[in-house]
Amino acid sequence: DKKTESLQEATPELGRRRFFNTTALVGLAGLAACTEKPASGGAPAASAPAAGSHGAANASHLKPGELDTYYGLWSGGHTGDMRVLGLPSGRELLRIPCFVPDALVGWGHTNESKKIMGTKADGNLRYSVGDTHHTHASYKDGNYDGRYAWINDKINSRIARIRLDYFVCDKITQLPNVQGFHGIFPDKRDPVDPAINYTTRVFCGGEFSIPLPNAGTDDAKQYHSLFSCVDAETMELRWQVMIDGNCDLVATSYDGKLAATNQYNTEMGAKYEDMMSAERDACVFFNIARIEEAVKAGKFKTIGSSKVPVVDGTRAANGDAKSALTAYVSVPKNPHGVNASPDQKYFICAGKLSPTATVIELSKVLEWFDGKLEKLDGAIAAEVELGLGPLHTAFDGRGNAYTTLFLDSQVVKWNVDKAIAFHKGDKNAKYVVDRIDVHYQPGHINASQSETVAADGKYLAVGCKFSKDRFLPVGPLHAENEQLIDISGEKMVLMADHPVRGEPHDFIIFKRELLKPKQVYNLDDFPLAVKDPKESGVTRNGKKVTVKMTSQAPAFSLREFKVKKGDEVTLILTNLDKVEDLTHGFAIPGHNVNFIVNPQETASVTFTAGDPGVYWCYCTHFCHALHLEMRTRMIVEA
Ligand code: CUK
Ligand code: CUA
Ligand code: CA
Repeated sequence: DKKTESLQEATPELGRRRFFNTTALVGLAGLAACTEKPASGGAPAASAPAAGSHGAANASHLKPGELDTYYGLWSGGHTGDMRVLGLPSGRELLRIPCFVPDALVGWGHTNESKKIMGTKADGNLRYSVGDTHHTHASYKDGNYDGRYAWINDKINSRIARIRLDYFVCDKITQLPNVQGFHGIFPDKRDPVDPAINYTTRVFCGGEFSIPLPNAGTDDAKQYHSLFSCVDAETMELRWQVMIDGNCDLVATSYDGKLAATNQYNTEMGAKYEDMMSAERDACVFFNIARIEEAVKAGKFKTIGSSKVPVVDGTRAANGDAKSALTAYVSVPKNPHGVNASPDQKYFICAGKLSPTATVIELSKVLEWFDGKLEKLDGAIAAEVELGLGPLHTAFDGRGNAYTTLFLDSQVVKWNVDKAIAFHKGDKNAKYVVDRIDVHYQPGHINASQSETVAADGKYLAVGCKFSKDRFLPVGPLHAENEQLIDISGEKMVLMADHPVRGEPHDFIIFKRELLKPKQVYNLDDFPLAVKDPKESGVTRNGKKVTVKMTSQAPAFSLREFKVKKGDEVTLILTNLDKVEDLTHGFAIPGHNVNFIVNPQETASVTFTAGDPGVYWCYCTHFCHALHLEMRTRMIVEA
């Protein structure tokens, strides 16, 4: 808006260039390849101004009571959860805990959530930290079907599944023999059975190479990474592929035949200097049908105590195209991000340390596997300059790609067909369509419906890693800046800045009609449900005590209950209220107990009764005019 613009003009020292110079370049000092020269390709040099929503065809401001038209699923980063946003408003609607305990829900405290998260022999959580980066949802016929979303935990190599009917995490699986589980992508179709036109597998990339099994050697050249396939329904591991180099991001083809991961460390370096020593790295393609045939035929090994079949996807074992399980397409220096275009034809790897994007033609990769393409790099349809530090790419369904330029703090819009023409020698092909400044240093980018056949080219969200001067200062930790851009026209228009708590990486945006959320649980889905208040009461088995209770505003079914000091108490609470949004909470002072029960939900907690006394258990979730009165007494006897 006018005020902001004039403020920035009046205080030029707050402009973006200062940050570009001090942060981006100092941070990457020595990476000469990053800073060599500006992008070519006939780009318009000037950037579009930060225009607010003024002039945009799409407006980000919703009036009170208006609903968003898109859902956004955002990874939570360090907070280990998934965040649900409404778009275009950018309002955060929910955080879905999965890898890390959550104080609102009681996630990591209730027995049900602890079972999903995983506990040690002593009953305590195995992990209480997480680092989520990527979230993707299940497909049918090339579009989201609203069943599931998956999200990775990089620290402890866990994959969580979110049910998109109740917006809850229902399963978590740890990948064996993997460190630094990074990229994740569901398949979109079965490579063999065309009737299975929906997601049945989720592919997971292992980023850090380790000795397999993990013991002994400090010679990093002998380390390997695994590319894992998890069954979308059972969440069990189906198979893994041992590869040369490492995995970073993951993409899948629409026909189900190919998955791929980009590799920045084909050098197998243990230090960054070594990891960036080669001029080209790779994008590894996996032939899914062949891998599953090999597993069926018993051509695999297992590693350590894991029973998961591991096939050999190394270069040495896959030189013969006609039987190869993997194919290593070369890509310039330390690529980051691999994305599937909605026309189903290409995977695009962004260059990161190279100012280029590499467009790989999937039909050519399949030709190579069939022995019909002599040189695998013949599958490269284009390798064009975009700008400095390209990371991730999104699509508008009209043939254009949008790539974040981390070092340039820009998004570049480019036309894929024209880039291919330029690469083929048509030097008049102006493939760069537009550039826009973003604030600042963008990582992931995604457009509405981007990686589906229904890419609609309306909104583009950009995850800016540094917000710098865009928000009020709040001490040393700045909010990150998720920016929304209107891409419905030829030129991109910046619509809004949204502060987010660090650090979301990736996100997807899709039409709200694709989800049919349920707002009231089914009592029968909970084996422990206390279906009638009359079942309430205390039963004792030695030191083990079970307390069954129900909630119906404004009362718990037990007005008091008695236990003895040192008892192992399991308290089961069913919320019998049926009205949507009528959630109750249950907290016990001094016992580290606080959780919620949504309508018709059952949850349980187990704790040790403390010193004798009276403990007012109270409802923590405002539910009724008598919410404060909604209490019960736990009387602990000596
Ligand atoms: S990585 Cu974070 S900006 Cu984990 Cu997808 Cu590229
Ligand atoms: Cu029940 Cu507040
Ligand atoms: Ca490298």
